Amino acid sequence: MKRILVTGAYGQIGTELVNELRKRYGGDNVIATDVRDNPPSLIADNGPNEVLNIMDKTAIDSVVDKYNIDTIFHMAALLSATGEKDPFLCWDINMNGTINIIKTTIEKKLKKIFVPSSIAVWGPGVETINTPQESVLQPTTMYGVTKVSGEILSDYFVKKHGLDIRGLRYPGIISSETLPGGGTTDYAVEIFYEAVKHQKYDCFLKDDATLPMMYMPDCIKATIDLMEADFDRLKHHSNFNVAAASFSPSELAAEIKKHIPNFEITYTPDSRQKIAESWPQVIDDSAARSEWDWSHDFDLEKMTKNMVEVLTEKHKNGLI
Ligand code: AKB
Repeated sequence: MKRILVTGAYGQIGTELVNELRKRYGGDNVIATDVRDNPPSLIADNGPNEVLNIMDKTAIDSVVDKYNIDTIFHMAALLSATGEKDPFLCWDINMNGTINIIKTTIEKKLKKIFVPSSIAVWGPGVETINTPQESVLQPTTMYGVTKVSGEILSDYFVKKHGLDIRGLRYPGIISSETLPGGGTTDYAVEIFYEAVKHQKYDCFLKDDATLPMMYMPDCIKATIDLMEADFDRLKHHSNFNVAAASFSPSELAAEIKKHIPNFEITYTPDSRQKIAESWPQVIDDSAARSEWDWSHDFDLEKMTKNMVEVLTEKHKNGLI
């Protein structure tokens, strides 16, 4: 990985991924691209930023040529809740965007690409506790359908065409830099902002909707560690289970209350509750642990303490 392109770079994961990649590989070697033209302040000035629509293959090719790219982190996608509002648009962006990236990878002989998957690959018929790496994949959302298809497509090109494509099944990601948008797990970020600013939060999931979650530093570590792993050790490629902490809204609220004692949570479940119910609660990530030495640093307690500290500071400084 010498010259890196990140798509969807201004999103929740993209922003912090670009920042970390620029620290490790040098600012000028990491090109942040997004369909929007307003880079978040964290990555606005520490390296090149370009407007790029992943539906435009010619534009992808020209950015790859311009910067002599050898690696792509393809983070652009519509998430689960947004995808249900317009399933065909979700299919179009998530699948055709990924196909464009894979075509460019073949034509320009790129070294490796990261194509993320998600816990949305699962649905009915799967064990919801310790969900195994190899399991039934029957998603109930179009986002999940595109993630299962993306995994199969990526593995096909690894096996049949010798490409190096890697991916993780991301759990819900919690972070304090860029807000997520359009996901079912977004509550676990919103709750912190509302707790710090207003000491109350009305949750769109039920109190006991347990889901796999991960703090952003672990997410960035998992993403880069997988991409840096020795290819010869990998038995899986685009579909690694990764886990850190699993908890429900009421468990998260109780943890937040330890830091903000007058915090109150209420529950008004909406259509996202059904999506949450279709996903596992705890996943087994032993393949990631044995094939590329994955381990997480943040549990619920440590993540909550850190989130509250960072957001309280931002709130004091008028930044949120
Ligand atoms: C979503 O909720 O849609 C995403 C995901 C779990 O992939 N955060």
